[in-house]
Amino acid sequence: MSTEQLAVNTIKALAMDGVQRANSGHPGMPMGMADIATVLWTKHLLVDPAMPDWPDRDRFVLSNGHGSMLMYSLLHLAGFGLTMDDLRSFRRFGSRTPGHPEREPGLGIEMTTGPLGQGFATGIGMALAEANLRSNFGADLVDHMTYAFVSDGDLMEGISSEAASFAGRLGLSKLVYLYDDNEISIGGSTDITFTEDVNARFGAYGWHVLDVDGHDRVAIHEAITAARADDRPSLISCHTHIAHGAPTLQDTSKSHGSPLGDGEIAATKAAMDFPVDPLFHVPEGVYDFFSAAMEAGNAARIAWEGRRDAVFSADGELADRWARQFDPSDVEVGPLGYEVGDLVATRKASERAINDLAPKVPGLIGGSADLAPSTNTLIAGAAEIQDDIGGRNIRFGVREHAMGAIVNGLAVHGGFRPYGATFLVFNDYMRAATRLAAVMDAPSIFVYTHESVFLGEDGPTHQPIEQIASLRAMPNMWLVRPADATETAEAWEMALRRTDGPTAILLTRQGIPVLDRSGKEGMLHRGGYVLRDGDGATLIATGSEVHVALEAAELLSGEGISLRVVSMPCVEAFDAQEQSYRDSVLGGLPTATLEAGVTMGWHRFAGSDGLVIGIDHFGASAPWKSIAEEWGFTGRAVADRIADWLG
Ligand SMILES: Cc1ncc(C[n+]2csc(CCOP(=O)(O)OP(=O)(O)O)c2C)c(N)n1
Repeated sequence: MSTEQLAVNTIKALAMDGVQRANSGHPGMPMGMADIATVLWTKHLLVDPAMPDWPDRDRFVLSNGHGSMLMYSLLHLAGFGLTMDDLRSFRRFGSRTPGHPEREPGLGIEMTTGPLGQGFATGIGMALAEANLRSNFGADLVDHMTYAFVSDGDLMEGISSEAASFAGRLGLSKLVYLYDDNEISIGGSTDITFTEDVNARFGAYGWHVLDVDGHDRVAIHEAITAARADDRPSLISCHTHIAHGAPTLQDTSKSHGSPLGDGEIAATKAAMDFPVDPLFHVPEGVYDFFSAAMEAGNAARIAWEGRRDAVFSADGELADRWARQFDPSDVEVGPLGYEVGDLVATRKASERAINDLAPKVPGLIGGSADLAPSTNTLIAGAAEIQDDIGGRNIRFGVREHAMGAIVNGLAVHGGFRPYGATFLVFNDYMRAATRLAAVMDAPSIFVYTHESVFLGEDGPTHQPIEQIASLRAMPNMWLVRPADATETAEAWEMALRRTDGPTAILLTRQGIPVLDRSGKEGMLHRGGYVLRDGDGATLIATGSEVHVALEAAELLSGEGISLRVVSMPCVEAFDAQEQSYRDSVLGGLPTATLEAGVTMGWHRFAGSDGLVIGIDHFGASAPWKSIAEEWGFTGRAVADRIADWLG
């Protein structure tokens, strides 16, 4: 038997043993893709276990993350930091081999996968990152592939259509996806639900489509070679058998989500002439086979370092730009030149901030889901990527879900502080991607304009109500709702300085006054701060309600009530402050809150005796000022409610 065949059998055996020991997991997919994985990892993929996160490595994404034992076996056999004990601890608390791969670039795991479709679309963001960097820094510094394994489930999810269409339009050529066409999903045969002509579909997107027997390793090798040479994104449809080699469970959905069982495992091993015992066995020659293959990646990395040093010493400007591209963490915004009292929509102030930042942060790139004139997210004077792949303005099209994932792909690739923009209500269309950004600590920036009922006439379908609370409910997502143009500038600073998770910046459609924040500059970074002092009660407000709170305070001061106004643009940042600071801001006073969204969440500040002013119903189509009048979001109405509440 060839060592290559032995390597394939080892991957199958490790998947069976790992899932059996954990008594949970998916053995069928790793067994079905073992041939493909062995060819890709030993003949094409340029990665280096000695330095898993070198910038010009090929990217590998296991979009069908339920087959995680495949990834762990490959990483182990190839000499990345996963030990045999790690494989034995598959799916155990605290192990490095969780149920689905979790992003850990130092280990060779580029992204977290599991929610089907996300890996597919995020990989396209990685390929865009590569193409953009190559265009700006040259192929000596950046020239790598993005590979992904994708399954029927990935291709059934709508996000794959959005992302594939985007990749086809841009002709992202260094993208090769291997489709595990095993005709099985959890429900049984894909005939039940998935009968479309996938190859024709991807051809229509402008992809290069190949079709191979997924167990014919020569054919797989030739297909990957052809795909790499083509100047379009490539989909290689690989006809495979799930649980390949299992005597009774091959081609069944039973092999999908549970162990095969000791008897079936023994029979499968016997049929492929593999020792039944010991478990987790790696035959002689298999480690050497993989480490020999990894020498190509190691040599590529060392050669890359040599080229990088030569390029940097010849071109100091480029070296400096590269450094800034990869680390914008000390950036400062502005000043943006507004005067106190100017009426400025914060989406407009954000546009100024973006354009102030663009020359300082070369990795700042992004765009919107066909809402550039409304979200004000264009970088003036920069090219559009559909005209020049090295440009900075991304036209995502009306594809919010893919936009979220592509932004994540740019972020986890490295070298970018990417943003994607849309109306806040449409975050619901990309929530899965924003959640994944939070799960995998990706510093993605999500820009949401039209962030309250005060967007006005478009009415309830467009007016966010529960979206603010729902984003706040997401761990590791920082939501910033700036109160005016100057807080908006600081919000961008906060987003760019953040390196361990995503930031959502919420911006108004309507003009709101620039506040007098003299002496309070930079305070947004603390999440919440006292904007107007007072000792009768505290009113916490966010975003466009802060100036209303200040008006209410002014009115109440004439009525003998001293209201303290706290601007709370980012609850998460406030929560991260030391207790003494938080106490000093809240002042131990009776507390009210004011935000144009559901009241959920605010009682933690207001307590049971507090007053929480919000909107717990859908919106209405009307000019925003009449909505404010009708629903009590004016200084007078708020002052009256506070006076009533305080009795
Ligand atoms: C968004 C999402 N929906 C549902 C699931 C649950 N799930 C895991 S695998 C799978 C389908 C498996 O079929 P396929 O993608 O063909 O993978 P295979 O069985 O061939 O490995 C489903 C529905 C998921 N992981 N993500």
